[in-house]
Amino acid sequence: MSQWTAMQAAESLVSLLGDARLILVSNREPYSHGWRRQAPAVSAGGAPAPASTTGWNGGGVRHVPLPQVSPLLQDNTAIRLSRPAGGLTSALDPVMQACHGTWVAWGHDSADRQTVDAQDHVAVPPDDPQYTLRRVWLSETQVRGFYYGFANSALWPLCHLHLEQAIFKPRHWHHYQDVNASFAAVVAEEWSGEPTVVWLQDYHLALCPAMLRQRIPDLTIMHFWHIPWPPWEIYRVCPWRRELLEGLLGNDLLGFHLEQYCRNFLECAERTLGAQVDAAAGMVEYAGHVTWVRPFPISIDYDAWVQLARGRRVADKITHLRAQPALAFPVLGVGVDRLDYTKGIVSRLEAIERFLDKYPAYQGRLGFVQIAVPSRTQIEAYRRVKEHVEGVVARINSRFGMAAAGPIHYRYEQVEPAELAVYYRMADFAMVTSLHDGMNLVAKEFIAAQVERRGVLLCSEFAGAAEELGNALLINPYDIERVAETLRQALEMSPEEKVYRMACLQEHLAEHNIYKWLVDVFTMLALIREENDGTALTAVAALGGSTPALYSV
Ligand code: GDG
Repeated sequence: MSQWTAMQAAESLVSLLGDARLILVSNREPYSHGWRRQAPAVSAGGAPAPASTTGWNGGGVRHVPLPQVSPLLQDNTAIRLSRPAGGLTSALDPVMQACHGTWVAWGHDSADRQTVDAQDHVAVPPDDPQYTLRRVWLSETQVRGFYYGFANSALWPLCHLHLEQAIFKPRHWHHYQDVNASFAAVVAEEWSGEPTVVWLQDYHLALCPAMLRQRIPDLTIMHFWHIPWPPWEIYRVCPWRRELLEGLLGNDLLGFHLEQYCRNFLECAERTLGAQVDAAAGMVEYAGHVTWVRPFPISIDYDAWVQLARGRRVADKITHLRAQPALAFPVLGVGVDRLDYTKGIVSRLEAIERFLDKYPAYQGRLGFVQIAVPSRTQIEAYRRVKEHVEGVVARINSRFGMAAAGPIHYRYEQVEPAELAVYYRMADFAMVTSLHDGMNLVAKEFIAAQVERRGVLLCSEFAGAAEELGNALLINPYDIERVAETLRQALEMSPEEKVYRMACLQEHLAEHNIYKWLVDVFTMLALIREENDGTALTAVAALGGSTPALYSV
């Protein structure tokens, strides 16, 4: 079993890119600068005490202890550097550092404008610059229409099969087009005329590939779509179904987590545009251009999560936490999600309620920690689901609460990864109950952090992760009765079976980590470049073993 490390992956990517520069494009930035009130603790030398900042990037948050704060000071405020990095931004940062490329992203933080040069560039990481971050500016109206509007009130529910939540407003669409055009214009400015690979991330930038292709036909363009692609019967309701597909077919390579999402996309391209599709080869030809469509199941930095869970004093923290009245249950479960209607938090809670009804011996003995991270709170559907979740929590706690605490310990806040790792490690079970989910990284993080292999994962069959995690207990979150039964199965499973299942899951993830994902994506890209322009990338062959053939699915 081979395990890719950050360093090896970065080296491979440099060699797979060959002579090409890399421009990465995402909505969220890997480093941001914000005006912050100064912490009261100031050292004798005047340097503020080390701080930790937080951000939410829609895909994850990471709190980073900051060794230094920018020297820029105004009155009692200072500019502080944040790394609003989810799994993906943390994984891509070392790659960008190795490639010395350019990362184009929305400069959203309060001091972002004050920290760029005349070209809107900032060298990052600030303490040891290795690559360029180019910031794109959006007005508040654009953010409302593009981000909260079309991206998160139309595309997000559409792709997650929640048509009742989807709002299709021409005004939002107009801003979505506008912002995609701004990103494309900025990428074109960053292009220096050299061979260049542009790598776009996610559903915020669906129109960008074709816009870029039109401006600079020679670019190699690829895109990773982090959420599901819906079946045609659903997709067809979108008033701009043609335009979105035409945008994405500007790519040379389009990646999804699962084969099923690739198949859905190809069917949509065929039925909506009449594009020429070769489903077996994973290829679509439209307007004289070929796009390869491939599954690349994303993963986590497995070793980093193991290290976090094994960290110094984690065992002590667990002992301390379990002694607190709110968590002093012999059996403890955990759920961690952005507070999003796709994550099935209400179904999960109702299954726990049903379980406690059916098996009263567990009343007062079973507790559940639900970490719900605030997300997209400007959107009405998110406010509604929050109310619903909190209503169910209150009901369960009043029905089953004992003297010390109710069974559901609900935290509506961001929690540092190091603390998440403590919860993951101490839990007897974790519940992932997504109604539909591209992948779900929480399921994978829980597995990595299960140092003692005592816990059991209950994972929705509708999360992409389920395809790889056959040794978890797979559940249908719409079937509350069965989920309650599966919870009983988990709790009554023998320690030997728990260890066996967890060991199999861990073995799989140790190998299929985020770095393998990166190398797989870039290997495919190198094959496409070779096919397109005969750039013989011997590096692909040098990687040996599992080089994917272009025509195999
Ligand atoms: C999309 C797709 C796909 C959660 N709470 C806290 C926190 N998190 C971190 C977790 C994890 C991430 O956020 C959430 O992972 P998901 O996979 O559920 O992500 P989505 O936001 O829905 O993102 C999803 C993903 O993209 C990647 O392609 O898997 O299907 O929907 O990493 O650890 N992090 C911190 N505090 C929290 O309270 N620091």
